[in-house]
Amino acid sequence: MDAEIVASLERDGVFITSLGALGLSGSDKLFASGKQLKDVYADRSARGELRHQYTVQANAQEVISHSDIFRWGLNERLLQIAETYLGLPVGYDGINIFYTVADGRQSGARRWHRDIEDRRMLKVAVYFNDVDIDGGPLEILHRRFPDGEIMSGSGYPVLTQETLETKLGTLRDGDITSCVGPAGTVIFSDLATHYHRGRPAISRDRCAVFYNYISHRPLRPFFCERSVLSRDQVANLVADLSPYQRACALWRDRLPRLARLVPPAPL
Ligand SMILES: O=C(O)CCC(=O)C(=O)O
Ligand SMILES: [Fe+2]
Repeated sequence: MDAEIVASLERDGVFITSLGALGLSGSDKLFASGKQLKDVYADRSARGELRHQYTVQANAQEVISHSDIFRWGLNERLLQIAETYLGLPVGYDGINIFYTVADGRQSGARRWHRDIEDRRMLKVAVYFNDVDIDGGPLEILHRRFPDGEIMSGSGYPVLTQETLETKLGTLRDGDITSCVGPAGTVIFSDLATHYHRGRPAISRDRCAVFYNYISHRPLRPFFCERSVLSRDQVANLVADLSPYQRACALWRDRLPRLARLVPPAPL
């Protein structure tokens, strides 16, 4: 199955499966923790507290007190899938637990963009509630832009749905993968080589975790580490894991000195 995941990433940039089918250890704990967080945020959302925020994501304290979620991403099988796909030793760049309010707005990661931390990246997303087409699925674009060759790296523009259609003309079936699925769906995708967005949710809120994998010497380290944890907090969360897992989580320690001195960019 792991070879199939890598082959699909190479061919399509995406592979959709489920926690059950993957069968990784710790998945029950991850899912239980994720659902607890989802319930907390659903209450806040129902009270209107999350309205008009640009991006809603779980904070450091919440991530630390639900450490099963962060640690699941350091499963050695996942690290090896990432390493095989990236073709380089892997760096684990932490998680973002995004809560998407169903307000239909195209804000933040709900506009079309590419991630720019590295040349290739693996993201693994896990949904904590059922996600249909109106519930804000992750969407991945398979088309290339006519002027794609002259754009480089961080020069890729962020686009609304309207400007995307202006650029590409009519979109056809198969141009976009909308990653719909029940709670527990797991999506592997390369969001550095593919334009993508969280489709604006209109029917119900979405809660999902995104795991970030880069190479151990990413192209733009200053755009990394944009999960909510400090380096000390990451070190504490992985203190009892294997040397391989710790090395992946603490990838920054192996950067050349100069690259280590440049602080991360704000989100
Ligand atoms: O919320 C989403 O579905 C998109 C998230 C995203 O763009 C990312 O994790 O890079
Ligand atoms: Fe993204």
